[in-house]
Amino acid sequence: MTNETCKLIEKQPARVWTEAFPLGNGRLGAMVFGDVSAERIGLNEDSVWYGGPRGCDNPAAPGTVEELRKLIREGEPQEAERMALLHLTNTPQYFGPYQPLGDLRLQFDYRLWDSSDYRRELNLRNGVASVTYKIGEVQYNREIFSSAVNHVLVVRLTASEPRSISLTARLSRRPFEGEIKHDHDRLLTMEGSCGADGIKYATVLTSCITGGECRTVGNYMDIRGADTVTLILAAQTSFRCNDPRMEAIRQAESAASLSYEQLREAHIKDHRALFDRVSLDLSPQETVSETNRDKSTTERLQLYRQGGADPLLEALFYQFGRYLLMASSRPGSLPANLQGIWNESFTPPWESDYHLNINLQMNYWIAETGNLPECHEPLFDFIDRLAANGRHTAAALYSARGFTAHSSSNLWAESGLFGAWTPAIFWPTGGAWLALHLWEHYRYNRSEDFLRDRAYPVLKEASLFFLDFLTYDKSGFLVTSPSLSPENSYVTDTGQVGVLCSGPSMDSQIVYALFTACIEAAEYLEVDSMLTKEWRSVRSKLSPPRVGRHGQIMEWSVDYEEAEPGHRHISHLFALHPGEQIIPHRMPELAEAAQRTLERRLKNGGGHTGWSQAWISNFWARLGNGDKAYDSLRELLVKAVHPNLFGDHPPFQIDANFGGAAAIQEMLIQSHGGEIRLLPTLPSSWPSGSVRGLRARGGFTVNIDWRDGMLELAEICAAKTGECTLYSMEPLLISDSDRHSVPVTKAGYLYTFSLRQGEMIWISLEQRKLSNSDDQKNRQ
Ligand code: FUC
Repeated sequence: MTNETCKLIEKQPARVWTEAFPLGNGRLGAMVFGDVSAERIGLNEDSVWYGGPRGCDNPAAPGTVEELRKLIREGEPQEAERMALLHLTNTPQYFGPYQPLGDLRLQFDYRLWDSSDYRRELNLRNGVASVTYKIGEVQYNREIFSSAVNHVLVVRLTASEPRSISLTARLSRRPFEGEIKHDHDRLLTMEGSCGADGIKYATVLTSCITGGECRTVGNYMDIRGADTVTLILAAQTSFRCNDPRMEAIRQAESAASLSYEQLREAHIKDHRALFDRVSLDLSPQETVSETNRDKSTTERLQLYRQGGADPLLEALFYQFGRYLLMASSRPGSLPANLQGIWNESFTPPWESDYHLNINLQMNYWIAETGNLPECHEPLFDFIDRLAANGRHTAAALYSARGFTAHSSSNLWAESGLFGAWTPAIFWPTGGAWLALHLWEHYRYNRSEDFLRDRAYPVLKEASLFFLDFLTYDKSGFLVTSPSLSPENSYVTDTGQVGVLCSGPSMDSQIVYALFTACIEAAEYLEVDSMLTKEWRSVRSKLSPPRVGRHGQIMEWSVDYEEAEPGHRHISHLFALHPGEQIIPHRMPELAEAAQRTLERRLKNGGGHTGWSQAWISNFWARLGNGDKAYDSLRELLVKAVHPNLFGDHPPFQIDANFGGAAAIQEMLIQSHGGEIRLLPTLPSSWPSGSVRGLRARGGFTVNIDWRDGMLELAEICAAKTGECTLYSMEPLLISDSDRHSVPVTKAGYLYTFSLRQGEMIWISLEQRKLSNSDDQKNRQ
């Protein structure tokens, strides 16, 4: 994508929050509305959560698990749920939400109707939002960015005529205003706290102007007749430092000692170093000038919703996903929550928390393939804290070793059972699923140090919990109990609707993946041979994916009817995606059952939330049905995005952005199951295109060009010396960069060859070469 196509563009200010443009440096977020006279920049800082840690495992817990297992065995799930609510839920039962930091409000002297030539842009490649307009003959420009280099938000105001910029600036946090202070004429601060035991925050605004005057009065910074204005905003909380005010002032003043050009240049350099690693072109013939140059993103979305094709918009959605991950998850920040870091409400939906039964994981599905591995790191830091808390929870609730975490968590990485909504909360497998993210990071990067020091200890601890917690069911399989299939209910033969169960399929599949990771990691590191034997033995007793009465993958260990056959969660297809226990070309019967499962869910109204539709697109991609994967992606863009392209649950939830972007990747490259597949499931809507910089498991970076629905040329570059295995049903030509063929071992559709660190290998189709030479002959 070019500079021109990698932008969100609007011709009017945002009227509502979901039209505003998001900015972020991982920690400090902003939503730019762009009003000409009354600019509002919504502010967030990732650690501004209400209330302190709630971690107190229920003292009534000991002995409960055995009672619950008995009730489940006896077909009394509702009594089991009643008992579990009393004995297992955390006390106190709820934690506080993620909250806004406030707003930066700028009041200018002129009105919107005085303006002309208005334009608002979010440049994804630069990570800069801009607003431009004219008042009479004077051209005004605003540029705003959140710098990960200098840790501040920067707002730059310029005008084509000297002395033309006058405004008042203030910090607000309605209805929970903090205390305003101004130490001197260029420094305004707001301080407050989020509940008696919650974190304390400090927001600091400082300005650098040329020409004109600036002074602070009451709640305001008042700027008159300036040539240029640079506002610098810093924010800190007691989550990271003892004196947030001093630290924020230090950051603001240190940034203010640099020129605007220095701040901007450093920001763009840092931003592009990550963003530019991947480029995606889904419509090489189409140039932006022919189609959409003059259309706003909102207009393009409207046309798309009316059935128009817009591959540039689809590629924009992909890059927007990468942009959002960079903006909401950078080394040192907290992981992206349900809304990334952008939240307008003091009582947001689901507390804008961390949901561990799909949503938090989905947020990171693009991190590795999308070449942003460092953006995955905040999740690993979070998992470390979750594991520390989860050790206590495992011991207190289940008398088990290792660690466990349930379906939701918060700033404090708490691992207990929060809330009262039974279909979600009694699920001890959230920590295990998260632990697999460390394993994925290793598989893509192959750093032995990371595996030994970070990933393996967490994987091992997650597994210890299940070694103690698994229990035999009636059919002799080792299963989790009590647990549930997030967030669905089943109907027993006697008509009872149950949630708690023994052996939900998702758990067996996650534990299978976990033990597999542990075995491979331990063998590679040459440690824990006894434990490895135990993992192997226990893994062989887990219940495998099984086919039920509708030809579907069974969701529970008993072939119950689902209470909601069109449920948004499709947890029992974890084995298909993101797991890899079902690989269609190796196990066609299970793939067929997975397809039935999807069709049945969809027939009954499934996929009605943004994230669910995104997951469905990934499932179809894994099943090798590119057109269906594309249809789901299209459905997502048609029904589940806001005007600013934020995902819509509804309401706004960011997982659809990440899950949808992941589906696009999954259509272009897959690298699970020990084999890389180039263009595994290209939809017919993208006959030609190119992608550069995607990464594959094994430590490879891949560029792919395709034409007329077929591979034209791929380049694979190895980050580490090793072997690469490609799967292709079309015969491949594999050569080095001098076009000399390299030694390849071929077994069926598998091609295996060696690469040295940094070496680039070229892949093309035999068939393509023949048809190209035919073309040439015909032309002669
Ligand atoms: C899960 C989903 C809901 C929502 C919530 C935040 O519970 O079932 O749809 O996304 O997370």
